[in-house]
Amino acid sequence: MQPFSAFSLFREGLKGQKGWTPQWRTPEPKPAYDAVIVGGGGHGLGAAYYLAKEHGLTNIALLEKGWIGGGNTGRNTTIIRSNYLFDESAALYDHALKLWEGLSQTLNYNVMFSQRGVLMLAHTVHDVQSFQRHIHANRANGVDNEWLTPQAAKAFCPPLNITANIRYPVLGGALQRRGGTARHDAVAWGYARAADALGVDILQNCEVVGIQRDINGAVEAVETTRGPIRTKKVGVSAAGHTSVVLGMAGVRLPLESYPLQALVSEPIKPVFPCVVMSNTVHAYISQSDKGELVIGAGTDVYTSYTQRGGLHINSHTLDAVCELFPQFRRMRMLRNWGGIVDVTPDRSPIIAKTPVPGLYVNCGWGTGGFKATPGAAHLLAWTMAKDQPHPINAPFTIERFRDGHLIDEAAAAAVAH
Ligand code: FAD
Ligand code: PYC
Repeated sequence: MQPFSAFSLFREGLKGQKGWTPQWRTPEPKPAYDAVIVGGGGHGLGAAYYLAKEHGLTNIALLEKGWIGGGNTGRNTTIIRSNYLFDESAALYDHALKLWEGLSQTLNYNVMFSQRGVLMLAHTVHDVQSFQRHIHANRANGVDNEWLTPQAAKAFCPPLNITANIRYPVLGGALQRRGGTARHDAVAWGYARAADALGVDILQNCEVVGIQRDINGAVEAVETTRGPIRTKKVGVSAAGHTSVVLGMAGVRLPLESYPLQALVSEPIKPVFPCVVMSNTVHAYISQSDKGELVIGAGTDVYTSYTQRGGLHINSHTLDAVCELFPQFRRMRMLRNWGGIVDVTPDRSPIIAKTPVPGLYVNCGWGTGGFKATPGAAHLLAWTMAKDQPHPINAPFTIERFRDGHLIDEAAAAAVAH
Protein backbone atom coordinates (compact mmCIF):
# COMPACT_ATOMS: atom_id res chain seq x y z
CA MET A 1 0.00 0.00 0.00
CA GLN A 2 1.41 3.45 -0.97
CA PRO A 3 1.55 6.06 1.86
CA PHE A 4 -1.51 8.31 1.58
CA SER A 5 -0.71 12.04 1.42
CA ALA A 6 -1.95 15.26 -0.09
CA PHE A 7 0.90 14.99 -2.53
CA SER A 8 -0.08 11.50 -3.70
CA LEU A 9 -3.69 12.67 -4.10
CA PHE A 10 -2.46 15.53 -6.26
CA ARG A 11 -0.36 13.13 -8.34
CA GLU A 12 -3.25 10.67 -8.78
CA GLY A 13 -5.50 13.60 -9.73
CA LEU A 14 -3.13 14.59 -12.54
CA LYS A 15 -3.18 11.07 -13.96
CA GLY A 16 -5.16 10.75 -17.13
CA GLN A 17 -4.64 14.41 -18.15
CA LYS A 18 -3.27 14.72 -21.65
CA GLY A 19 0.51 15.04 -21.92
CA TRP A 20 1.15 14.29 -18.26
CA THR A 21 4.23 12.26 -17.43
CA PRO A 22 4.97 11.27 -13.85
CA GLN A 23 8.60 12.41 -13.94
CA TRP A 24 8.98 12.10 -10.18
CA ARG A 25 7.85 8.51 -9.99
CA THR A 26 10.55 5.96 -9.24
CA PRO A 27 11.37 4.41 -12.60
CA GLU A 28 11.05 0.62 -12.80
CA PRO A 29 14.46 -0.72 -11.76
CA LYS A 30 16.52 -1.98 -14.68
CA PRO A 31 17.17 -5.72 -14.67
CA ALA A 32 20.61 -6.34 -13.25
CA TYR A 33 21.20 -9.07 -15.83
CA ASP A 34 19.87 -9.77 -19.32
CA ALA A 35 19.72 -13.44 -18.41
CA VAL A 36 20.35 -15.67 -15.43
CA ILE A 37 21.26 -19.36 -15.61
CA VAL A 38 20.53 -21.51 -12.58
CA GLY A 39 22.98 -24.39 -12.19
CA GLY A 40 26.73 -24.49 -12.75
CA GLY A 41 27.07 -27.92 -14.33
CA GLY A 42 28.29 -28.39 -17.89
CA HIS A 43 24.83 -27.71 -19.31
CA GLY A 44 24.36 -24.40 -17.45
CA LEU A 45 27.92 -23.17 -17.98
CA GLY A 46 27.74 -24.16 -21.63
CA ALA A 47 24.43 -22.33 -22.06
CA ALA A 48 25.97 -19.17 -20.56
CA TYR A 49 28.91 -19.54 -22.93
CA TYR A 50 26.77 -19.99 -26.07
CA LEU A 51 24.45 -17.11 -25.04
CA ALA A 52 27.50 -14.87 -24.89
CA LYS A 53 29.39 -16.30 -27.84
CA GLU A 54 26.61 -16.90 -30.36
CA HIS A 55 23.80 -14.58 -29.28
CA GLY A 56 25.75 -11.55 -28.02
CA LEU A 57 24.13 -11.59 -24.55
CA THR A 58 27.13 -10.97 -22.34
CA ASN A 59 25.36 -9.44 -19.32
CA ILE A 60 24.65 -12.85 -17.83
CA ALA A 61 24.89 -14.33 -14.35
CA LEU A 62 25.29 -18.02 -13.68
CA LEU A 63 24.20 -19.04 -10.18
CA GLU A 64 25.48 -22.25 -8.61
CA LYS A 65 24.47 -23.34 -5.14
CA GLY A 66 27.70 -25.26 -4.53
CA TRP A 67 30.79 -25.23 -6.71
CA ILE A 68 30.83 -25.43 -10.49
CA GLY A 69 30.99 -28.99 -11.76
CA GLY A 70 30.16 -30.38 -8.29
CA GLY A 71 26.85 -31.88 -9.44
CA ASN A 72 26.38 -34.68 -11.94
CA THR A 73 28.89 -33.14 -14.33
CA GLY A 74 31.70 -34.09 -11.95
CA ARG A 75 30.10 -37.39 -10.88
CA ASN A 76 29.34 -39.25 -14.08
CA THR A 77 31.14 -42.02 -15.92
CA THR A 78 31.71 -39.76 -18.97
CA ILE A 79 30.29 -42.04 -21.66
CA ILE A 80 29.56 -40.20 -24.88
CA ARG A 81 27.59 -41.74 -27.74
CA SER A 82 24.73 -40.84 -30.08
CA ASN A 83 23.37 -44.30 -31.03
CA TYR A 84 19.76 -43.53 -30.05
CA LEU A 85 16.84 -45.18 -31.78
CA PHE A 86 14.34 -42.46 -32.61
CA ASP A 87 14.91 -39.71 -35.16
CA GLU A 88 14.40 -36.93 -32.60
CA SER A 89 16.93 -38.41 -30.17
CA ALA A 90 19.49 -39.33 -32.82
CA ALA A 91 19.39 -35.73 -34.08
CA LEU A 92 19.74 -34.36 -30.55
CA TYR A 93 22.60 -36.57 -29.40
CA ASP A 94 24.46 -36.42 -32.71
CA HIS A 95 24.25 -32.61 -32.59
CA ALA A 96 26.04 -32.90 -29.24
CA LEU A 97 28.56 -35.43 -30.54
CA LYS A 98 29.49 -33.14 -33.44
CA LEU A 99 30.07 -30.30 -30.97
CA TRP A 100 32.21 -32.62 -28.80
CA GLU A 101 34.39 -33.30 -31.83
CA GLY A 102 35.51 -29.65 -31.92
CA LEU A 103 35.08 -28.68 -28.27
CA SER A 104 38.71 -28.55 -27.12
CA GLN A 105 39.48 -26.28 -30.09
CA THR A 106 36.39 -24.14 -29.54
CA LEU A 107 37.15 -23.57 -25.86
CA ASN A 108 40.94 -23.63 -26.27
CA TYR A 109 40.88 -26.02 -23.32
CA ASN A 110 41.63 -29.73 -23.42
CA VAL A 111 38.46 -31.56 -22.42
CA MET A 112 40.28 -34.83 -23.21
CA PHE A 113 37.56 -36.02 -25.58
CA SER A 114 38.63 -39.48 -26.65
CA GLN A 115 36.77 -41.32 -29.42
CA ARG A 116 37.82 -44.79 -28.30
CA GLY A 117 34.52 -46.42 -29.30
CA VAL A 118 31.49 -47.52 -27.28
CA LEU A 119 30.66 -51.22 -27.52
CA MET A 120 27.20 -52.31 -26.34
CA LEU A 121 27.05 -56.05 -25.66
CA ALA A 122 24.20 -58.34 -26.68
CA HIS A 123 23.56 -61.38 -24.47
CA THR A 124 20.13 -62.58 -25.61
CA VAL A 125 18.24 -62.98 -28.87
CA HIS A 126 16.21 -59.95 -27.88
CA ASP A 127 19.40 -57.89 -27.41
CA VAL A 128 20.68 -58.99 -30.84
CA GLN A 129 17.46 -58.01 -32.59
CA SER A 130 17.13 -54.75 -30.69
CA PHE A 131 20.75 -53.66 -31.36
CA GLN A 132 20.48 -54.56 -35.04
CA ARG A 133 17.36 -52.43 -35.23
CA HIS A 134 19.33 -49.59 -33.62
CA ILE A 135 22.18 -50.05 -36.10
CA HIS A 136 19.82 -49.79 -39.09
CA ALA A 137 17.97 -46.81 -37.64
CA ASN A 138 21.23 -45.05 -36.78
CA ARG A 139 22.68 -45.57 -40.24
CA ALA A 140 19.50 -44.25 -41.82
CA ASN A 141 20.05 -41.13 -39.71
CA GLY A 142 23.71 -40.79 -40.69
CA VAL A 143 24.91 -41.95 -37.26
CA ASP A 144 27.72 -44.54 -37.26
CA ASN A 145 27.02 -47.92 -35.63
CA GLU A 146 28.11 -51.40 -36.65
CA TRP A 147 27.59 -55.02 -35.62
CA LEU A 148 30.49 -57.05 -34.20
CA THR A 149 30.54 -60.84 -33.81
CA PRO A 150 31.79 -62.13 -30.42
CA GLN A 151 35.24 -62.73 -31.95
CA ALA A 152 35.33 -59.23 -33.46
CA ALA A 153 34.19 -57.79 -30.12
CA LYS A 154 37.07 -59.57 -28.37
CA ALA A 155 39.55 -58.36 -30.95
CA PHE A 156 38.29 -54.82 -30.26
CA CYS A 157 38.32 -55.28 -26.48
CA PRO A 158 40.79 -58.07 -25.55
CA PRO A 159 39.85 -58.38 -21.83
CA LEU A 160 36.28 -59.38 -22.81
CA ASN A 161 35.22 -62.90 -21.80
CA ILE A 162 33.48 -64.51 -24.78
CA THR A 163 33.43 -68.11 -23.55
CA ALA A 164 30.10 -69.71 -24.36
CA ASN A 165 29.34 -71.36 -21.03
CA ILE A 166 28.94 -68.25 -18.85
CA ARG A 167 25.53 -67.21 -17.52
CA TYR A 168 25.07 -64.41 -20.07
CA PRO A 169 27.33 -65.28 -23.03
CA VAL A 170 28.31 -62.49 -25.38
CA LEU A 171 26.37 -62.96 -28.65
CA GLY A 172 27.86 -59.90 -30.32
CA GLY A 173 27.81 -56.17 -29.89
CA ALA A 174 26.94 -52.81 -31.45
CA LEU A 175 29.96 -50.57 -31.82
CA GLN A 176 29.82 -46.81 -32.25
CA ARG A 177 33.39 -45.89 -33.10
CA ARG A 178 32.76 -42.14 -32.78
CA GLY A 179 31.65 -42.67 -29.17
CA GLY A 180 34.01 -42.44 -26.22
CA THR A 181 34.75 -40.44 -23.11
CA ALA A 182 35.89 -36.98 -21.97
CA ARG A 183 37.35 -35.54 -18.77
CA HIS A 184 34.13 -34.50 -17.02
CA ASP A 185 35.24 -31.65 -14.81
CA ALA A 186 37.43 -30.21 -17.57
CA VAL A 187 34.19 -29.68 -19.47
CA ALA A 188 32.82 -27.54 -16.64
CA TRP A 189 36.08 -25.64 -16.27
CA GLY A 190 36.50 -25.15 -20.02
CA TYR A 191 33.04 -23.68 -20.45
CA ALA A 192 33.42 -21.61 -17.27
CA ARG A 193 36.72 -20.12 -18.38
CA ALA A 194 35.41 -19.31 -21.85
CA ALA A 195 32.16 -17.82 -20.52
CA ASP A 196 34.05 -15.76 -17.95
CA ALA A 197 36.31 -14.39 -20.68
CA LEU A 198 33.19 -13.18 -22.50
CA GLY A 199 31.97 -11.31 -19.41
CA VAL A 200 29.63 -13.84 -17.78
CA ASP A 201 29.48 -13.50 -13.97
CA ILE A 202 29.78 -16.93 -12.32
CA LEU A 203 28.52 -16.89 -8.74
CA GLN A 204 29.23 -19.97 -6.65
CA ASN A 205 27.69 -20.67 -3.22
CA CYS A 206 24.64 -18.81 -4.49
CA GLU A 207 21.50 -20.92 -4.25
CA VAL A 208 18.30 -19.84 -5.96
CA VAL A 209 15.52 -20.01 -3.39
CA GLY A 210 12.69 -18.18 -5.16
CA ILE A 211 11.50 -16.88 -8.52
CA GLN A 212 9.54 -13.63 -8.57
CA ARG A 213 6.94 -12.94 -11.24
CA ASP A 214 5.46 -9.61 -12.29
CA ILE A 215 1.81 -8.69 -12.49
CA ASN A 216 1.56 -10.40 -15.92
CA GLY A 217 3.09 -13.58 -14.56
CA ALA A 218 6.45 -13.11 -16.32
CA VAL A 219 9.77 -13.62 -14.55
CA GLU A 220 11.14 -10.43 -13.00
CA ALA A 221 13.75 -11.62 -10.49
CA VAL A 222 15.30 -14.56 -8.73
CA GLU A 223 15.79 -14.69 -4.99
CA THR A 224 19.06 -16.19 -3.88
CA THR A 225 20.84 -16.92 -0.63
CA ARG A 226 22.93 -13.83 -1.48
CA GLY A 227 20.02 -11.52 -2.22
CA PRO A 228 17.59 -10.83 -5.09
CA ILE A 229 18.73 -10.44 -8.69
CA ARG A 230 16.48 -8.73 -11.23
CA THR A 231 16.23 -10.34 -14.65
CA LYS A 232 13.56 -11.09 -17.23
CA LYS A 233 15.10 -14.32 -18.55
CA VAL A 234 15.92 -17.33 -16.42
CA GLY A 235 17.21 -20.65 -17.73
CA VAL A 236 17.11 -23.53 -15.26
CA SER A 237 19.65 -26.33 -15.67
CA ALA A 238 19.66 -27.78 -12.17
CA ALA A 239 19.73 -31.54 -12.80
CA GLY A 240 18.13 -33.55 -10.04
CA HIS A 241 16.54 -30.45 -8.50
CA THR A 242 14.67 -29.04 -11.47
CA SER A 243 11.22 -29.66 -10.08
CA VAL A 244 12.21 -27.85 -6.88
CA VAL A 245 13.39 -24.78 -8.79
CA LEU A 246 10.51 -24.74 -11.30
CA GLY A 247 8.11 -25.18 -8.37
CA MET A 248 9.31 -21.74 -7.18
CA ALA A 249 7.57 -20.26 -10.22
CA GLY A 250 4.50 -22.48 -9.85
CA VAL A 251 5.46 -24.83 -12.71
CA ARG A 252 4.99 -28.56 -12.09
CA LEU A 253 7.05 -31.01 -14.13
CA PRO A 254 6.69 -34.78 -14.56
CA LEU A 255 10.09 -35.59 -13.05
CA GLU A 256 11.36 -38.05 -10.49
CA SER A 257 14.80 -37.77 -8.87
CA TYR A 258 16.91 -40.85 -8.14
CA PRO A 259 20.43 -41.46 -6.89
CA LEU A 260 22.73 -43.02 -9.48
CA GLN A 261 26.10 -44.37 -8.42
CA ALA A 262 29.54 -45.00 -9.86
CA LEU A 263 32.86 -46.20 -8.58
CA VAL A 264 36.50 -46.41 -9.60
CA SER A 265 39.16 -49.04 -8.99
CA GLU A 266 42.68 -48.37 -7.87
CA PRO A 267 44.69 -47.03 -10.84
CA ILE A 268 46.50 -49.53 -13.07
CA LYS A 269 48.47 -49.40 -16.32
CA PRO A 270 46.39 -49.14 -19.52
CA VAL A 271 44.50 -52.42 -20.02
CA PHE A 272 41.12 -51.36 -21.31
CA PRO A 273 41.00 -49.73 -24.73
CA CYS A 274 37.36 -48.71 -25.16
CA VAL A 275 34.00 -48.32 -23.39
CA VAL A 276 31.89 -51.43 -22.84
CA MET A 277 28.26 -51.33 -21.80
CA SER A 278 25.96 -54.21 -21.04
CA ASN A 279 22.31 -53.60 -20.27
CA THR A 280 21.55 -57.20 -19.58
CA VAL A 281 24.16 -58.01 -16.95
CA HIS A 282 24.15 -54.35 -16.06
CA ALA A 283 27.71 -53.14 -16.21
CA TYR A 284 29.50 -50.35 -17.98
CA ILE A 285 33.19 -49.80 -17.81
CA SER A 286 36.07 -47.82 -19.25
CA GLN A 287 39.54 -46.80 -18.06
CA SER A 288 40.33 -43.20 -17.23
CA ASP A 289 43.54 -41.54 -18.31
CA LYS A 290 44.61 -41.70 -14.65
CA GLY A 291 44.38 -45.50 -14.89
CA GLU A 292 41.29 -46.12 -12.77
CA LEU A 293 38.65 -48.51 -14.09
CA VAL A 294 35.51 -46.35 -14.20
CA ILE A 295 32.46 -48.44 -13.42
CA GLY A 296 28.86 -47.30 -13.40
CA ALA A 297 26.18 -48.85 -11.24
CA GLY A 298 22.40 -48.54 -11.44
CA THR A 299 19.86 -46.16 -10.01
CA ASP A 300 18.36 -46.84 -6.61
CA VAL A 301 14.80 -48.10 -6.66
CA TYR A 302 13.60 -45.24 -4.44
CA THR A 303 13.41 -41.54 -5.23
CA SER A 304 15.77 -39.49 -3.10
CA TYR A 305 17.92 -36.35 -3.07
CA THR A 306 20.93 -37.96 -1.37
CA GLN A 307 24.16 -37.93 -3.37
CA ARG A 308 24.88 -41.57 -2.51
CA GLY A 309 22.93 -44.80 -2.89
CA GLY A 310 22.49 -48.36 -1.66
CA LEU A 311 25.68 -50.41 -1.45
CA HIS A 312 24.01 -53.55 -2.82
CA ILE A 313 23.59 -51.73 -6.18
CA ASN A 314 27.38 -51.52 -6.51
CA SER A 315 27.82 -55.11 -5.47
CA HIS A 316 25.49 -56.32 -8.28
CA THR A 317 27.43 -54.25 -10.78
CA LEU A 318 30.76 -55.66 -9.61
CA ASP A 319 29.42 -59.21 -9.99
CA ALA A 320 28.50 -58.35 -13.58
CA VAL A 321 31.89 -56.75 -14.33
CA CYS A 322 33.70 -59.79 -12.95
CA GLU A 323 31.65 -62.12 -15.14
CA LEU A 324 32.51 -60.17 -18.28
CA PHE A 325 36.14 -59.46 -17.31
CA PRO A 326 37.25 -62.23 -14.90
CA GLN A 327 40.77 -60.82 -14.59
CA PHE A 328 39.35 -57.80 -12.72
CA ARG A 329 38.27 -59.99 -9.79
CA ARG A 330 41.44 -59.11 -7.92
CA MET A 331 41.07 -55.36 -8.38
CA ARG A 332 40.25 -53.17 -5.39
CA MET A 333 37.72 -50.38 -5.31
CA LEU A 334 39.21 -46.95 -4.66
CA ARG A 335 36.05 -44.87 -4.08
CA ASN A 336 32.36 -44.65 -4.90
CA TRP A 337 29.86 -41.80 -5.01
CA GLY A 338 26.41 -40.89 -6.25
CA GLY A 339 24.60 -38.12 -8.07
CA ILE A 340 20.94 -37.19 -8.40
CA VAL A 341 19.43 -37.63 -11.82
CA ASP A 342 15.99 -36.45 -12.84
CA VAL A 343 13.95 -38.72 -15.02
CA THR A 344 10.91 -38.04 -17.23
CA PRO A 345 8.19 -40.61 -17.98
CA ASP A 346 9.57 -41.24 -21.51
CA ARG A 347 13.24 -41.06 -20.45
CA SER A 348 13.89 -38.24 -22.89
CA PRO A 349 14.86 -34.74 -21.82
CA ILE A 350 12.99 -31.44 -21.84
CA ILE A 351 14.66 -28.37 -23.39
CA ALA A 352 11.89 -25.84 -23.71
CA LYS A 353 10.04 -22.68 -22.85
CA THR A 354 7.79 -23.06 -19.82
CA PRO A 355 4.27 -21.65 -19.39
CA VAL A 356 5.89 -18.75 -17.45
CA PRO A 357 7.14 -16.03 -19.83
CA GLY A 358 10.90 -15.63 -19.49
CA LEU A 359 11.42 -19.01 -17.81
CA TYR A 360 13.19 -21.81 -19.72
CA VAL A 361 14.14 -25.30 -18.66
CA ASN A 362 16.67 -27.97 -19.55
CA CYS A 363 16.17 -31.16 -17.56
CA GLY A 364 15.14 -34.80 -17.52
CA TRP A 365 18.44 -36.12 -18.86
CA GLY A 366 18.27 -38.93 -16.36
CA THR A 367 21.29 -41.17 -16.46
CA GLY A 368 22.51 -39.95 -19.84
CA GLY A 369 23.03 -36.17 -20.06
CA PHE A 370 26.80 -35.91 -19.93
CA LYS A 371 27.07 -36.94 -23.55
CA ALA A 372 24.57 -34.23 -24.38
CA THR A 373 26.41 -31.41 -22.60
CA PRO A 374 27.48 -29.23 -25.56
CA GLY A 375 24.26 -29.93 -27.46
CA ALA A 376 21.93 -29.26 -24.54
CA ALA A 377 23.82 -26.09 -23.68
CA HIS A 378 23.77 -24.88 -27.26
CA LEU A 379 20.03 -25.54 -27.65
CA LEU A 380 19.07 -24.01 -24.29
CA ALA A 381 20.98 -20.86 -25.23
CA TRP A 382 19.23 -20.74 -28.60
CA THR A 383 15.80 -21.21 -27.03
CA MET A 384 16.45 -18.47 -24.46
CA ALA A 385 17.91 -16.01 -26.95
CA LYS A 386 15.18 -16.40 -29.57
CA ASP A 387 12.32 -17.26 -27.23
CA GLN A 388 11.60 -20.24 -29.43
CA PRO A 389 13.14 -23.69 -29.76
CA HIS A 390 15.72 -24.71 -32.33
CA PRO A 391 14.28 -27.36 -34.72
CA ILE A 392 16.39 -30.02 -32.93
CA ASN A 393 14.87 -29.40 -29.49
CA ALA A 394 11.40 -28.49 -30.75
CA PRO A 395 10.03 -32.02 -30.00
CA PHE A 396 11.43 -32.01 -26.44
CA THR A 397 8.64 -29.94 -24.90
CA ILE A 398 6.83 -30.16 -21.58
CA GLU A 399 3.51 -30.35 -23.43
CA ARG A 400 4.36 -33.75 -24.97
CA PHE A 401 3.41 -35.39 -21.67
CA ARG A 402 -0.03 -33.80 -21.93
CA ASP A 403 -0.48 -34.40 -25.67
CA GLY A 404 1.01 -37.90 -25.83
CA HIS A 405 3.83 -37.11 -28.30
CA LEU A 406 6.31 -39.12 -26.25
CA ILE A 407 9.85 -39.92 -27.37
CA ASP A 408 10.02 -43.24 -25.60
CA GLU A 409 13.75 -43.93 -25.62
CA ALA A 410 13.85 -46.27 -22.59
CA ALA A 411 15.09 -49.11 -24.81
CA ALA A 412 18.18 -47.15 -25.77
CA ALA A 413 19.25 -46.18 -22.29
CA ALA A 414 22.11 -48.29 -21.13
CA VAL A 415 21.50 -48.19 -17.41
CA ALA A 416 18.60 -49.43 -15.36
CA HIS A 417 15.96 -46.80 -14.67
P1 FAD B 1 24.77 -30.88 -13.00
O1 FAD B 1 26.20 -31.04 -13.31
O2 FAD B 1 24.19 -31.72 -11.89
O3 FAD B 1 24.54 -29.35 -12.69
C1 FAD B 1 23.37 -28.85 -12.06
C2 FAD B 1 23.81 -27.88 -11.00
O4 FAD B 1 22.67 -27.20 -10.49
C3 FAD B 1 24.49 -28.55 -9.81
O5 FAD B 1 25.83 -28.14 -9.74
C4 FAD B 1 23.65 -28.08 -8.63
O6 FAD B 1 24.43 -27.80 -7.48
C5 FAD B 1 22.97 -26.85 -9.18
N1 FAD B 1 21.74 -26.46 -8.50
C6 FAD B 1 20.70 -27.25 -8.15
N2 FAD B 1 19.75 -26.53 -7.54
C7 FAD B 1 20.19 -25.24 -7.53
C8 FAD B 1 19.65 -24.02 -7.01
N3 FAD B 1 18.47 -23.98 -6.39
N4 FAD B 1 20.37 -22.88 -7.16
C9 FAD B 1 21.58 -22.91 -7.78
N5 FAD B 1 22.15 -24.04 -8.27
C10 FAD B 1 21.46 -25.19 -8.14
N6 FAD B 1 25.55 -39.26 -18.61
C11 FAD B 1 26.16 -39.70 -19.74
O7 FAD B 1 25.85 -39.21 -20.83
N7 FAD B 1 27.11 -40.66 -19.70
C12 FAD B 1 27.45 -41.27 -18.54
O8 FAD B 1 28.34 -42.12 -18.53
C13 FAD B 1 26.79 -40.88 -17.36
N8 FAD B 1 27.09 -41.49 -16.19
C14 FAD B 1 26.53 -41.05 -15.03
C15 FAD B 1 26.93 -41.63 -13.84
C16 FAD B 1 26.47 -41.13 -12.63
C17 FAD B 1 26.92 -41.77 -11.35
C18 FAD B 1 25.58 -40.01 -12.62
C19 FAD B 1 25.09 -39.44 -11.33
C20 FAD B 1 25.15 -39.44 -13.83
C21 FAD B 1 25.61 -39.95 -15.04
N9 FAD B 1 25.25 -39.38 -16.27
C22 FAD B 1 25.85 -39.82 -17.42
C23 FAD B 1 24.28 -38.29 -16.33
C24 FAD B 1 24.99 -36.94 -16.40
O9 FAD B 1 25.95 -36.85 -15.39
C25 FAD B 1 24.02 -35.78 -16.26
O10 FAD B 1 22.89 -35.97 -17.07
C26 FAD B 1 24.67 -34.47 -16.67
O11 FAD B 1 25.96 -34.35 -16.11
C27 FAD B 1 23.81 -33.32 -16.24
O12 FAD B 1 24.54 -32.13 -16.38
P2 FAD B 1 23.97 -30.80 -15.80
O13 FAD B 1 24.93 -29.72 -16.08
O14 FAD B 1 22.56 -30.64 -16.27
O15 FAD B 1 23.81 -31.11 -14.24
O1 PYC C 1 23.84 -42.89 -21.20
O2 PYC C 1 25.54 -43.95 -22.02
C1 PYC C 1 24.87 -43.58 -21.07
C2 PYC C 1 25.30 -43.88 -19.72
C3 PYC C 1 26.30 -44.69 -19.37
C4 PYC C 1 26.35 -44.66 -18.03
C5 PYC C 1 25.40 -43.86 -17.57
N1 PYC C 1 24.75 -43.37 -18.63
